[in-house]
Amino acid sequence: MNSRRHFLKAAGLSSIAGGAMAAASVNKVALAALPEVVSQVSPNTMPPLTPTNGRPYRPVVTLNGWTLPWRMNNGVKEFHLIAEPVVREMAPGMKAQLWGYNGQSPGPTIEVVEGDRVRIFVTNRLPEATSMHWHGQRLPNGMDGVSGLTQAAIQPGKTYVYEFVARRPGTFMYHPHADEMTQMAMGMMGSWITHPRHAHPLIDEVDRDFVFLINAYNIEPGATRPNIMTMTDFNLWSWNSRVFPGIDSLNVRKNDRVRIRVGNLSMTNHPIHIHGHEFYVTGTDGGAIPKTARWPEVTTDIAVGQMRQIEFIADEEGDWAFHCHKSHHTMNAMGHSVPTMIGVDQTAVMEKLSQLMPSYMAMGENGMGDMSKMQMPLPENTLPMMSGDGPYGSLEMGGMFSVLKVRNNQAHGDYKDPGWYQHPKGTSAYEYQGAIDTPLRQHAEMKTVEQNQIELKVIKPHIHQEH
Ligand SMILES: [Cu+2]
Repeated sequence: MNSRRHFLKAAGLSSIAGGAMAAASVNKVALAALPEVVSQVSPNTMPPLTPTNGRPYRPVVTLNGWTLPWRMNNGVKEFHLIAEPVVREMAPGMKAQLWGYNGQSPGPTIEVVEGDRVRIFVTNRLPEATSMHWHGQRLPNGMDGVSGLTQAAIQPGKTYVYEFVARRPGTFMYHPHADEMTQMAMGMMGSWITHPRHAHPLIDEVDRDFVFLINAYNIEPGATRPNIMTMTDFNLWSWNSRVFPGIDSLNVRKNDRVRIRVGNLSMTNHPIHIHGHEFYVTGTDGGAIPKTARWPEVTTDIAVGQMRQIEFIADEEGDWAFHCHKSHHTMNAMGHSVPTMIGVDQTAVMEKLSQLMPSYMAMGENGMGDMSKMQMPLPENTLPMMSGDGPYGSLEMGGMFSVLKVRNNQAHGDYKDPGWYQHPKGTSAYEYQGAIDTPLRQHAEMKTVEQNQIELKVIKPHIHQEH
């Protein structure tokens, strides 16, 4: 117990005794039996939670998140999740009022071992009914958490108990199956990892293991709550409810075997792309993929409701971009309703408008890259369209973007940010200083199909004669 207390303190977690749960409408006997509530509000990536009881395993690291501690009760792993309103800092300068679990959106990651009997208490502190679905798990039908179908919904103030054996090792997630449109749009979700009990032929031991969920929000600039009716027009594309530059880097040691587990609970697909390395998709929420069925990729598309495990050897030192390849998903709010102005001379408009609106600013004449440098006053509580500075200036990125940092001298198991990569002399792109000739250009003219066919007929006999 002492070591666990120590962990809670070290990880910046707070623990609330079961007694603080008096508001919940469970009787006193049941209350005494509930596991203590552990919550966490810092958006920082917490160090891995090394298990001190139960079967050992190599823990995962949740990007800008944490793993929920548990207690053992007669051989059963007991967890306590509290569904509640939370405040999530999506990036420095912007806070969102979301719904989540135990102080955060997403909720804490749950880590267990194949064969573990697991008991999860779910307390509802939301203003409406909820339930909990354990996505991808083999379990008794009545534990599947579909309100109305397999159980009555958990009313506000009530606590339900879910219990099953974690039968299948792999990467899973949890989310409500009650008023899903609202509750998932508000950020209710979490990751679940079931580690293999024995050495598994299709699940390799890795040196670094990361997990995060893809989600998206539509929060109007100046507002703090997502618009839950939005179906396609989101303006904050997030990983674990964080957007760049708020997403922590993935820090690894050179030659580490790295696994990244990603689940998609947004409303569209995301082609996730890594620079400098090739990876294999080694598993899905359906299980491990046979080794003969894997192929190398640098981008893998993750559809809605899917999970992917990607694995690679991080054998190239440097700061490697890791992002969604939909370019509108690497930008933040404040840009989605701006018209394209490339090539438009706005001088005349500018003169007239500045008389009416002294603060008016023409933008976009040379593309939108300047948006990241602009010191335009933003409405309160929103983020510039793209921002984030690197060692060479602005990255002109937002949303679903992070950096894989591969370092020779990163200690084993050390997840701390090593800072920016120092490129060895002579290994960086550099400015050409010589003279530049006028480039030769081919002046082709547009032709009709008929003209082309006539020319082909003329050319063809020549070809035959040559042969
Ligand atoms: Cu995307």
